[in-house]
Amino acid sequence: MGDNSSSSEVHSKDQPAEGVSKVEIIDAIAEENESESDNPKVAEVQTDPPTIPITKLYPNQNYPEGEIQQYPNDDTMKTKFNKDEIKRLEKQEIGFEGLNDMRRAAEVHRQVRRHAREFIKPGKTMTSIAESIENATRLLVEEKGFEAGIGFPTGLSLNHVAAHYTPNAGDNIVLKQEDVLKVDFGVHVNGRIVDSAFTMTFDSKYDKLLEAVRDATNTGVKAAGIDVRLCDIGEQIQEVMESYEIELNGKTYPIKSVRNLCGHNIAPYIIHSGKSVPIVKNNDTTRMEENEVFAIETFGSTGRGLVVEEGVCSHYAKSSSLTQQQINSIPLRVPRAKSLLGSITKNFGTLPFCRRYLDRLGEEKYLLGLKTLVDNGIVQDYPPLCDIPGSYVAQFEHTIVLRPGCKEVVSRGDDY
Ligand SMILES: [Co+2]
Repeated sequence: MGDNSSSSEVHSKDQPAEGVSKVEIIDAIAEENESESDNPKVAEVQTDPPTIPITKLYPNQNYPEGEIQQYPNDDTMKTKFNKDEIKRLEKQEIGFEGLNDMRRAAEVHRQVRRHAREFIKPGKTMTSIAESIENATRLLVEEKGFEAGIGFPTGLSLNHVAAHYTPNAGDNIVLKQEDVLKVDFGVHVNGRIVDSAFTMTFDSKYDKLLEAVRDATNTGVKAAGIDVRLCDIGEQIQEVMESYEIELNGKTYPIKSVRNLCGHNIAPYIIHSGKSVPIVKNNDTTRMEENEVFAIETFGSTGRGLVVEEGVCSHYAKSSSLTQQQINSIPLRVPRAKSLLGSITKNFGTLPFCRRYLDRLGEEKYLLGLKTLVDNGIVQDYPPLCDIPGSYVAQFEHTIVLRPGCKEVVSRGDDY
């Protein structure tokens, strides 16, 4: 396609030229943008809004690799190998079986969020935003039982709410110009979950907050590695995060790492798999290990830097620490709890879900049953996590794989 001047012509036209469909023009613009940013991760022909499955965009089923980083203090890698040699070694690597699945999920994430960034605007309802992200995810990943689908409910936490809010049925909250919105969504292929989040604002006064958190997350990603102690990562994240401050409406606020929120490791179908990556200094000397997958996420706040559970719950997940036998031995005296548990097991397994996902399955009058499952420890509830009202929390998050020879930031895009 043409050069810059012809592309600006395309932009300025309200009506497509005769014989050229709107989709073709959108694709042409996407291609222009692609060559401009020189980013090989952008697919060649995606529609707007996105509808083409990723498997169709990569017919040979080799999905783009994420950002490759050397491990910290690994000078041998820096000096000994050039990019081609690293590529060759990667091919020999038997290490990480689900890597291509994870890359496919990551490509879905990048394409869905590219659309989300355009779609999300003040005036939209939280419900329409969640549905837009989830519908696009289902199409692009070709949702199919436990083989591919949504990794967890779309987090759309606002302002002082740091995490775990997604609308329930009847929610009529509308996004406002002055809001700070965290968009946290997940995609899985064969249980390999890509967990990645970003923050959107519509007023440049929040820029410093976003810059701090983006910097802190990238610091955590850089610091991560095989044999690295979790406490050391937390300390580095905090140091970077808290080197920032922000002036809002004439008052200066320090930006604090939210001390009781953490990154986490991810196992197949299990979003939080036991290890926590702190974002403040602490004394957890547990080490990261080869072939582990981690979600590195940081939260910066103008408030206390401490969250508490507050508000109506939307997020749930079946406990991954109980065996089916242990679950069967728990007497459930509410019949609805039993049928609901059957539905949860069949549709989500241990993947997190929200009330809207139960609604779309046709489940009705399930709140008492759900509460019974939560009370019996079979299902864990995840209520919204909130700092003090009036404060602002931002979040950025990436999923990384600790491959034997290098670290892969699978969810990296040209946006964050
Ligand atoms: Co996460």
